[in-house]
Amino acid sequence: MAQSPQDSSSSATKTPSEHESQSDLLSGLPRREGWPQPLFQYKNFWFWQYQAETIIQLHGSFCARPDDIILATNPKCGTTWLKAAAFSITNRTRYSLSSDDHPLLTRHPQELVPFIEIPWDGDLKYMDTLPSPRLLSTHMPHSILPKSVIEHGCRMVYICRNPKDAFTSWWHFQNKLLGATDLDPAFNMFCEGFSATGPFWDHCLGYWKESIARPDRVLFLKYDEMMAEPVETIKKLAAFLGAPFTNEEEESGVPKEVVRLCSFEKLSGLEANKTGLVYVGGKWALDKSLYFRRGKVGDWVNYLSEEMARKLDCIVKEKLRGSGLVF
Ligand code: PAP
Repeated sequence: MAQSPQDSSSSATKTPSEHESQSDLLSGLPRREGWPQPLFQYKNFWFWQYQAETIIQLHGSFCARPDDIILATNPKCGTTWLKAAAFSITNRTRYSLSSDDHPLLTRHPQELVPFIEIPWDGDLKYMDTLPSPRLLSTHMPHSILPKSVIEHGCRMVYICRNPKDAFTSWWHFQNKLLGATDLDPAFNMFCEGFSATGPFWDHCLGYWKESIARPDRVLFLKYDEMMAEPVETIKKLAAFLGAPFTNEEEESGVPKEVVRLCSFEKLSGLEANKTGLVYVGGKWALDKSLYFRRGKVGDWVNYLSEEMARKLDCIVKEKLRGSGLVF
């Protein structure tokens, strides 16, 4: 299942902040300022310009395959870990976890599993060229996924995170990527549901409900639980992906090997992830280290006041009421 985005070193690079001027595709959509880049509201969710444009185009052009595996996340909720974990589990017969040439030792996890909604070098048909079974990722809410993903009943893994940590991580990432937004206004916008792919809670709820209705199709994970019980989470993930560990593998510590290889400590310490640029979609060059900050549960205490924490907790509790999903 290894699929490697082609060498992108020759591509002209730009970040999402340098996107071209607004296209006709977005002309009818609500647009709101506040973050360093305006967000556009499409089907009740807020998106950056590039996201809204490609999502709209994907609806007519993306052809899911029944054996596609989709890794879905709200931004900053564990995407990098999930990509590394799913890649190493599904490729473990091809790439031994302890080998010196495992792709995770030299390639950033974000490059090993492409985003559906970030066209490779601007080419939306790039996904069609990848061999099956494809491992793909997305920040798209469940209700906005291309129809063929639902029609084919593709397996999806969703990972969510305590909203206070997700906000804290997002705020740091966005400040570095696009420019600084003061903490208070950023927090208030997040609490209003106005953030990229937000409202945060609606994004979680879409996949949560689907994981209850179709547990064989959607696996719902929590970053906080993954950090507390990594071996159990890896085993659950492997079983869901149709690649459960054999008794021999368990006895010889293979699940623990996956945990070690995909840990924050291991990945963030690799030269391949410390310096240089990660090419997302071939064109956007982001500092590799942007994806590795603290990798901790509860780092929000260093940024949010007790009052802020109470406010967000109350909002999230209210929004999730009756769903069975709690943080
Ligand atoms: P995304 O932008 O594509 O959504 P994502 O990996 O979800 O990427 O966001 C990065 C967060 O995951 C960072 O969290 P932090 O700001 O709270 O530190 C990053 O440190 C954390 N992270 C990255 N890799 C790992 C890992 N292997 N294990 C645990 N956390 C990780």
